[in-house]
Amino acid sequence: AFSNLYGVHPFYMCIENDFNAHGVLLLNSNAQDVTLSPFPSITFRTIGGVLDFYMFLGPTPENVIQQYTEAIGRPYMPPYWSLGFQLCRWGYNSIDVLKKTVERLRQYDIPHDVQYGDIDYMERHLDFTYDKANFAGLPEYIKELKNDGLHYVIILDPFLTKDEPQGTYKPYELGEELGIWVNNSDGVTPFVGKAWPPGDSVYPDYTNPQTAEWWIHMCTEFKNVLDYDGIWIDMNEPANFHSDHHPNCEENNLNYPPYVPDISGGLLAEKTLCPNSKTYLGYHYDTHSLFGWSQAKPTFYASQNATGKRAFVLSRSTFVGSGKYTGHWLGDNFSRWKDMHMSIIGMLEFNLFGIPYIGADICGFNEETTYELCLRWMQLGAFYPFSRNHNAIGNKEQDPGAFGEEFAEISRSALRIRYLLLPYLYTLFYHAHVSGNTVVRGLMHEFTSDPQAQEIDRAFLWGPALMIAPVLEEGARSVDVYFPEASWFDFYTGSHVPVSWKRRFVDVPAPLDIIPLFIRGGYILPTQFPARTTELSRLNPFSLIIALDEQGEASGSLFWDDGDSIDSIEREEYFYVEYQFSNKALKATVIKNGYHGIATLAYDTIQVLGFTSKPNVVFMNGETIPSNRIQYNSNGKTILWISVPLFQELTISFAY
Ligand code: MIG
Repeated sequence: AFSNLYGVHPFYMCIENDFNAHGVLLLNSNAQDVTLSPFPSITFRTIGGVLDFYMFLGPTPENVIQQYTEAIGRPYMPPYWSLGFQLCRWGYNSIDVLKKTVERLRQYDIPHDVQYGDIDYMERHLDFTYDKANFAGLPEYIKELKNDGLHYVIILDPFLTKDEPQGTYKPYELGEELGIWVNNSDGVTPFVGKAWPPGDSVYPDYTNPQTAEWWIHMCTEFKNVLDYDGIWIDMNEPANFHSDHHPNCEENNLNYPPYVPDISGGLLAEKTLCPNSKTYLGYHYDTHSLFGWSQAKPTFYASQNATGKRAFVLSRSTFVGSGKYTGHWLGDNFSRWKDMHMSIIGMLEFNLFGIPYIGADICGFNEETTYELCLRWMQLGAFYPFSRNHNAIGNKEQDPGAFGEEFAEISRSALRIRYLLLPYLYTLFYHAHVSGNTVVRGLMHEFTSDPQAQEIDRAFLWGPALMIAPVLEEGARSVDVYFPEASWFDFYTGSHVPVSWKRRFVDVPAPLDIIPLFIRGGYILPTQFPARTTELSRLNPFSLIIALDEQGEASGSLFWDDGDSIDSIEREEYFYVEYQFSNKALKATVIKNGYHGIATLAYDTIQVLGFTSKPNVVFMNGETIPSNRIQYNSNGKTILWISVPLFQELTISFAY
């Protein structure tokens, strides 16, 4: 069934018949319907607020998103470690199970950067506590993980019980003293709901600046208990286990308006607060959809303030502009093949919404997964910008170490491709942060005038240059891949795909251990040798994959910094190099050399895809490269082994 989800983004991007793209935003937070018809037409029907429309004229899809994010706020720069693989589940239930799970990933040498604590780490589901019985030793264990190069993210819920014995639960008592809860319509008595904690709960009103201060204070204080690196904010729609029937919302036009959009339950108060409850900014009727949005910014500063490092926030509810402060996961999916497909659509949408840090629960959240579904999902999830395997309470274990040797091997190799490509992914995030580009994009962003490319939602691109075509069907050992007009290279072999594949669907082999990947000619991808964590991979040698287009040209860039300090771009403490390949020569031009840590990093290989014959001589900065450092394969893939510091200007030319 169709129903409202966790956030509201009244924005669309459209490609017109003449292939020019435009975008429209209705900046309105009230309950609303959006209806499409084939005329074509779109109808926004909102039950309050201002009709505040913005038009973004493109003309390309990427231009539209650049303009949209210029208006609403550009996406934050994620810490490098948060591009690593992440593991979570609801219901480890004990620290022993948690430790065993982490340990088997280590045994299998599966990349693992981030471990989560879901609500079962808490004592009786109380924010700012941990379960000292089932998770005895958690603070020490987190330190251990961190010494091993991992990071730890805690969940926090936006409701606090008001029913703990007096003098025992400071987060509530301090908030009560400050008067920072969402109130009833009288504007003084707190709205009371029911959620995970024992007793009844109140809701912090994050639209109130005083609430932000209280929240930052509580999060910073809690850092002394659990040494976390980031904050996951859940249930911030906000969720209430009761609906209007308990306690009754008063009979009036706010709670029961004459028109209710087609929302689940047909009731504005369904599983949330009464619309006539009051926030600092106004009635919940008007601000309901802003709850998660208003929580993201204070949580961003809480994370930053508590850790002294770049913020990491993951929010379930989002609104227009949330991407400046938070990433997002697509919420409670099911362990079903269809949901795997839907995750690609969700990921593409959130890239339009200015929230490129996006992914779905790998292997599925609700219901039991299967070996094959989970394996294919690990392969797809290795290409989510936010790559996290997460599971619901009560389900069998589904981490990549839980299914034995073969599964672990295949997951490991998919994740090692991710880690290899992380410098490219991080650079895409840099471009998103400074220019508003998408990170993951649909084929139609790059092949806008190709009607077939506009239809594709089973494959996607990382930036302009890498096509990912996952298996989305049980039992399938091949994928029907559409190749738009470009030069494409098989990622695994470096071979040129046949010219006859262009503008056609081709059934490409995808045995269980392979996710089909293709590099687009015309682009240069910076890579780095993978490792078990990004802390280790960041020390490894770099390489370039140069995929030539039909004119024998290619370009690309690399952004690099320490990966986790605050505002390194604004403080100009970063490194940025542009690569250009033309006239049979590569030129690397250092544009910015502001990161002191660059000195110890070096290139060790350069790969060129697409030469039609073996070069006779190769010169690097004027000197001949010895022929035993050059390998030319019959498929045109040429590899050079070099050793050059990253910060050095580089010219490599190929002579025939
Ligand atoms: O009522 O924290 O979407 O990821 O594991 C469920 C427990 C509350 C919902 C989140 C899910 C999380 C779960 N939470």
